Amino acid sequence: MGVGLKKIRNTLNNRIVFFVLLVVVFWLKTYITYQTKFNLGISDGMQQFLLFLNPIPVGLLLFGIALYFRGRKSYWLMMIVSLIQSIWLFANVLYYREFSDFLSLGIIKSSGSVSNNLGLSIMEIIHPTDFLIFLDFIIITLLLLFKVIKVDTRKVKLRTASLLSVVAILLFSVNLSLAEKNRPQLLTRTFDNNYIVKYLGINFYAGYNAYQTYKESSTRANASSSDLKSVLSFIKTNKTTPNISYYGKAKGKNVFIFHLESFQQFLINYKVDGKEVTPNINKFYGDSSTLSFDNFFNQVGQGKTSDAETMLENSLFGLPSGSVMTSYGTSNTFHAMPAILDQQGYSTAAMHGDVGSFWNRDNTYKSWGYQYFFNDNYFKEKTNYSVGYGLKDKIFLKQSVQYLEQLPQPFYAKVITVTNHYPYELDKMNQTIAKTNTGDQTVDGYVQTAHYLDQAFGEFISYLKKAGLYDNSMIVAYGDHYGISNNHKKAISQLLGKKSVTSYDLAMFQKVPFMIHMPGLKGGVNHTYGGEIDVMPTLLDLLGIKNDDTIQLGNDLLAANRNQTVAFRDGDFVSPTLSKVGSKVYDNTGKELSNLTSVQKKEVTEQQNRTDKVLSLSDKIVTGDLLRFYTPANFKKVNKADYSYKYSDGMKRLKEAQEDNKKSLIQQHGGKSTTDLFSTDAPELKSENK
Ligand code: GP9
Ligand code: MN
Repeated sequence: MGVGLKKIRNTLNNRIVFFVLLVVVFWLKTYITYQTKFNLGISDGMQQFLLFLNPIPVGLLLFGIALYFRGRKSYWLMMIVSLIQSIWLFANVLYYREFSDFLSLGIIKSSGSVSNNLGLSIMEIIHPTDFLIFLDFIIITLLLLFKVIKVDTRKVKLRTASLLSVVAILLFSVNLSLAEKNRPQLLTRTFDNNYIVKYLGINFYAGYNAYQTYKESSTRANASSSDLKSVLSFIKTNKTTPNISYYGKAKGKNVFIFHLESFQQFLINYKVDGKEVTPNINKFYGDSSTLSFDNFFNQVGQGKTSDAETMLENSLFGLPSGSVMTSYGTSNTFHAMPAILDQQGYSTAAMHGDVGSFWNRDNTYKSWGYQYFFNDNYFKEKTNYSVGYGLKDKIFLKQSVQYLEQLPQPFYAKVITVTNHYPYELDKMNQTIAKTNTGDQTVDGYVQTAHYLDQAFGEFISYLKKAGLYDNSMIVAYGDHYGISNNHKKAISQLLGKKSVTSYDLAMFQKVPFMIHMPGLKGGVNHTYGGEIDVMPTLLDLLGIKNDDTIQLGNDLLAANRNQTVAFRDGDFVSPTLSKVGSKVYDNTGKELSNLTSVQKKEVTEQQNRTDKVLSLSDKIVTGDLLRFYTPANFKKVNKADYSYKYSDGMKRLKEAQEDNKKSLIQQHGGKSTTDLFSTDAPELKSENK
C-alpha cells in the first residue's frame, strides 16, 4: 500500500473523520440526486444555494446522534442512518419518476389499497443508475467489515457532540429563514411537497410529513362545529344563480358518469398517421345534444383517480398529500352525490373491474351512499381478460350490462374504465392503431390504449341506444387526470407539434374532457374555465335538485355569475385572464408577464387568495371531518352499516328490487335480458360470441 493510502486509512480510523466522511458523502449524494433525478424548478441563485446547502444541517444532526454513543454502537448507528436515508432517497426517486411528487406517509399508509398499482409499475420505472444511491453504503460497510477502516473506540467528548448538534440546528435555522424569505409561508401553505424538498431537503420533508400525519389524527379530535363558520360564509359568497335554460332539464333522468381513465383533452380530434385516435368520443364531443367544455381541467393531487372521484361527487378537493378516500373515506361524514340522489328516489351503483379495495373504494362508497358497488367479484375473469389494473374495458362494459339492466330506474351509475392507464400496455390482438413515435416508451403506447378505450366507449353507447337507455339518460363523460406526466416534456412537445413547452403549456396540458349528453339538451362547446370541483353543482342543477345549502367548493359551470379561477392542488391557478404556474404569471395567450402592472398584481393576489382559500377550506372540512357537524335540509345522514357490497348481498338486493317494482330495464323488456344487445369485437370473447 502506498504511503498516501496508508495515511488516508489512518486518518479514517478516527471517528470524527469517519463521521465527516459520511456527512460529506451524504451531502453530495443527496445533492447529485436532486440535480439528476428530480425536477425541482430552481428559478434563482438563492434557491440553487439552498438546494446545495439543505442536506448539510440534517446530515450533521442525524449522523451526529451517533457521536453520543461509544465504539461499535456508534458506527452501527451511522450506517443505519446511511441505509435508511438511502432507502428513502431511492423510494422517492422511483415514486417521483411517475408522480412528479414525493412519497408521503399518507401514500405509504394507504399502500395496502393501492399497492398493486405501484407494484406493477415499479419495474417499468426503475433505471439502473438508481441503484448508485446505495453505492456509498455498500462500499463503506465493506471497508468496515473487512477492517480496512477500523472502529475508533475512543469516546467523543459530550461537548464536541453537542456542539455539532447545535451547529446543525443553527445551520438549519439559517436555511429556514433564507427559505422563508425567498418563499414566504413555506411551511404554513403546504400545497406542494416539491417546495419543501427544494428549500429544506428531502430528509426534513420526511420528518415534516410524519409530523403532519400525527397532527391529522389530533385535528379531527380537536375540530368542532364552530370551525364550520368560515366554510359556511365562503359557501354563501360562492353561490351562483342557476341558468334557467338548463336548471332541472335532466330531472328524473338516468345518470351515467362515464370515467375515461387518464384521458386528456388533447386526444379529442387527435390523429396518428392521419387516423383519428378516438373517433367515438370525438363524435360524442361534437354531438348537437352534447354540452362539451374545452377549458375544463383536472385538479387532482397525489390521489389521482380517487381525487377525481372525490371532487366529482363531493365538490371537495383531494389532499395536499395522500388521498381523501384512503385516509378519510372510511371514517368521515360526506354529503355525496350518490346519497343525495338515493334520497331522491334513485338507485345508485358504481362499476369497476378492479379489486374493491383499490383506493379504499369498498369503504368510501358506503360513506358516499352507493347502494351497489360492482367490483371484480361480480365479473367473470379469464386469464386474458385483464391487463394492468383490471378487466379490459370492452369485457368490463359488456359484463356490466347484466347488473345495469336490473337497477330500478331512474339510476345513477358510475362506470370506471381502467385500460387506458399507465404504463399503457395492450396485447397485440387489441392494438388497432399505430403508436406515436416520440421515442419515449412511456408515452408512445398512450394513443393505443386510448384508442381501445374509445372503441369500448363506442360499443357501450351503441348498446345504450339499442337498449333504449340513450334517450332517457344524461350521459356524463370525463377524463380523470393526465395520462402523460410533466416529466415527459420532450415527448409532450413532440405530441403537440411544438419546439418546447413552457410551464403554461404544461398547465394547459392538464385539460381533460367534460361532456354532458342528453337528448333535448342545448349542446355545443362551452368555453368557461372550470374543473372537476365544479361537476357536482353543475349536475345537481341540471337534475333540478336543490343544493343551495350543500357544502360545495365548486360552482355550476352553466351559471352566468360564476368565478372562473381554477385552483390546482399545488396552489397554482389558471383563469380566462391571468394564470400562475410555479412562480410565473402568464396572460391568456401563454405569454409570460415579467413586469406586472399594479392592476395585474392586484388580480393575481385576488385569484391566489381565492385559490388558497378553497384549498385550505377543503382541507379543513376533510381533516376536521366537519360535515359531521352539519346536515343540509332534506338530507339524511348516511349510515354505512346499511350497505354491503358482498356478491351474495348485492345479488339478493337486485333480486328483491325486481319483485318490488317494474322499473328496471329488464322488466321494461318483458323480463328478457338485454345483454345480447351489447356487441363487442373483443377478440377474447370471439369464441363466446357465436
Ligand atoms: C384503479 C384505478 C387507477 O382501480 O382507478 O387509479 P389511478 O392510478 O389512476 O389513480
Ligand atoms: Mn386514474
